[in-house]
Amino acid sequence: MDTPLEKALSTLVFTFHKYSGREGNKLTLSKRELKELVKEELGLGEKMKKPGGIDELMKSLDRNCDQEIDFKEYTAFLSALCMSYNDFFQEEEK
Ligand SMILES: [Ca+2]
Repeated sequence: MDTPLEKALSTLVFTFHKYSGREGNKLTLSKRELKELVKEELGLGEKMKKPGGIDELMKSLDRNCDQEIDFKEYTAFLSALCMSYNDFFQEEEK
């Protein structure tokens, strides 16, 4: 039986591939795939509607500037999100 952390890790990997396989390179996220992922999985639809919202996110995540988000770039994104969640919960405890 998977522990919650193991399940979380599977979800992180599965979620990437759920979107990366939609168009173009199946192992990377295009801008459209990234937009769909953050909208559907992170509830950031409203933020992404703002002019330049998705472009800014794409620019900040695309470290090697190839206009695609590969798995490594995706994990850096999740790592940053994870740290902000941690900060949030630490603030809550104060
Ligand atoms: Ca890239």
